[in-house]
Amino acid sequence: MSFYQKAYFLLSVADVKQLPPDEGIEVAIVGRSNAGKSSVLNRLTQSRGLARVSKTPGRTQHINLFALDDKRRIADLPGYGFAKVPLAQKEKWKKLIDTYVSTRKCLRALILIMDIRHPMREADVQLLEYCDYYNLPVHVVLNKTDKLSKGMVAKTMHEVKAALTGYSNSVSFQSFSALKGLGTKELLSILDKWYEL
Ligand SMILES: Nc1nc2c(ncn2[C@@H]2O[C@H](COP(=O)(O)OP(=O)(O)O)[C@@H](O)[C@H]2O)c(=O)[nH]1
Ligand SMILES: [Mg+2]
Repeated sequence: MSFYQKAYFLLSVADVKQLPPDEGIEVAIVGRSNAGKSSVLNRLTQSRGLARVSKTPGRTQHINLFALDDKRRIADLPGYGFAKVPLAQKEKWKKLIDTYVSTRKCLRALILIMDIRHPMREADVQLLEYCDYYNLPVHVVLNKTDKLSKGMVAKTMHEVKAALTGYSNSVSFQSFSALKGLGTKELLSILDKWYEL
């Protein structure tokens, strides 16, 4: 059994005040609703239902925490940028994410999931700039490559690479398919580094 298969659900919080003590190492998964955050998490931990994969976007309004061991955690942050929710709700989510990113000391880095068919949307760029400001490493995962031709994947990777230059924090990226499991090894090696494994 791999280290990541040991992941188990810890708790779900609507406020950063409810988080467990700010110790150890946390890595957060962020991204627009429906980009595939839960699917990527399930793929990494080789579990089908660890993070609920929703067909209705915008439903996860909490920070869901998963523990890998007594020191390491994964945080599944609420999805942003979903059009069909009221502005007040969006503001609430933005505040939750902003507060978490700016105050959580054990936050080591972020995995930013994008749908490769819709990369670098406004909310993604905002988040990248935010992480640059707080000097937090970001690894961009361009998910759902199975939905595009090889040529289109290569073209988008090229465009994203260009768009990711100019940040002063550590920013890396890769292609992924949670459906097919493509890119899992590469992503796990990034996590190993962040978790000091
Ligand atoms: N084809 C394809 N579909 C995916 C992939 N990853 C996620 N999905 C689908 O995209 C939808 C949203 O996924 P989910 O993990 O719930 O996204 P989240 O809102 O970011 O947590 C679901 O219907 C998933 O089955 C992928 O790599 N390929
Ligand atoms: Mg989800």
